[in-house]
Amino acid sequence: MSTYPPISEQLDDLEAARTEGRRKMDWALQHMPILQELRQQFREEQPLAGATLGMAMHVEAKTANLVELLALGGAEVAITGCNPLSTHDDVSAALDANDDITSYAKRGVDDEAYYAAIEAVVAHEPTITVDDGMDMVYAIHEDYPELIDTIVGGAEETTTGVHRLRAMDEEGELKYPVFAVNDTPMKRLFDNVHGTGESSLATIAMTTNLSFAGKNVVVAGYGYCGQGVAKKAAGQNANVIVTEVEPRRALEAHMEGYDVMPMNEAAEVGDVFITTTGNRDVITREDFQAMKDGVLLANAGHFDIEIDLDGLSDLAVDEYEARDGVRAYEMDDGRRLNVIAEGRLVNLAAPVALGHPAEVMDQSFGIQAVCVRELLENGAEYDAGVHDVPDALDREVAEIKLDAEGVEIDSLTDTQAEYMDSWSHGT
Ligand code: RBV
Repeated sequence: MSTYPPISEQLDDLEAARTEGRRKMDWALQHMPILQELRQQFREEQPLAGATLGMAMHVEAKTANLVELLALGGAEVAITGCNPLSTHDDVSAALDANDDITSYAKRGVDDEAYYAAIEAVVAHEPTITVDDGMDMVYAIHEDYPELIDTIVGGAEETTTGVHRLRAMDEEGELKYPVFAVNDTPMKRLFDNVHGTGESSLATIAMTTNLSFAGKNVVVAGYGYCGQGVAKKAAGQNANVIVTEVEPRRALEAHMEGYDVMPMNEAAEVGDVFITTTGNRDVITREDFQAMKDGVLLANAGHFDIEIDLDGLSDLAVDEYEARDGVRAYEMDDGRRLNVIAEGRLVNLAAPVALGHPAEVMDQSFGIQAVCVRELLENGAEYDAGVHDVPDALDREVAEIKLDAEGVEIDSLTDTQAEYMDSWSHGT
């Protein structure tokens, strides 16, 4: 059994932390109608009774409402963070106060404590895993394969995690079913686009007290996250430049009206750089050498590998904290390149970061909750491997949200439904 302590044994003023954490959770929940609706259902029906959930996610107020929903549904939950800088200790403490929840998440832990906390979660012997980035699936497959037999399945929140899982699956190494929550429309079209776009830009603005208007904002990667960042930056009157490696996405960005060019050209003209590729070495030494004085560098991808910080450090003659969350690297010619939040995912890891807005996380976490329910109700129907979220579940969550927003839509008449299903009609 792990000896790593839960957050409640790591904080001095525990009561004050719990009160503040609960206040943050209450505020978020007011703006999460899907989770509110599912709370009622889960409390009454106890669909998760008997399950033990092992989770690694960004432990802050919205995630905490998901965790509490899962506990209300009858599960025992053990959770830790999925990034060393995204945890809100007060929220972690509020969660840990719940008898059915143990939270090991703590902000600012070093690598050793980060992985010890994951092991502490695994020691609860989860029957279901919920990940943001695949840390839990990885730890279990690498170090605790004996647990796999009793694991019903898992759910994965983010693009990077799903990408890793698919690679694992292709090599036949993924030994239990995992839902690709990231890929389902109710997640990807909202969380990745609006959530990443809004929260990344808001966090950069709050951290630097600078504007995007009139600036050249370079967005690396034009996937769903990059599209969101580009759109919202353009909405704040920036000149958007997109860099891509995929011809169709590059063409899409071009037809959207953005400038498209290689990074080494963008490096010369950019004022703000935001990486969203999920890949490593996107901004490198040669790029730093071409950049203007005062540029801002931020990453919105899951891992801190997109900006080559070692290369930047090598080039720098001086480094200092220019502001909270901003590290300046001074070059020998006097240029200062400013990295926000250590190049970690900026919308969650900067000191002022709050993650995505509550409304979008309501959708993503609504999907997480119904996926966990599905695994418990029908887990035996899913083979080991990556699975799409069943369309009926995606629709169920969309309908709850539309209802809560007071938005009504049409439905097909029988004749229309028949027409759509038929191939024998002509003019
Ligand atoms: N994300 N979580 C939050 N809890 O505030 N904000 C963003 C939060 C998730 C988002 O779903 C994305 O896929 C993932 O973080 C990247 O790690």
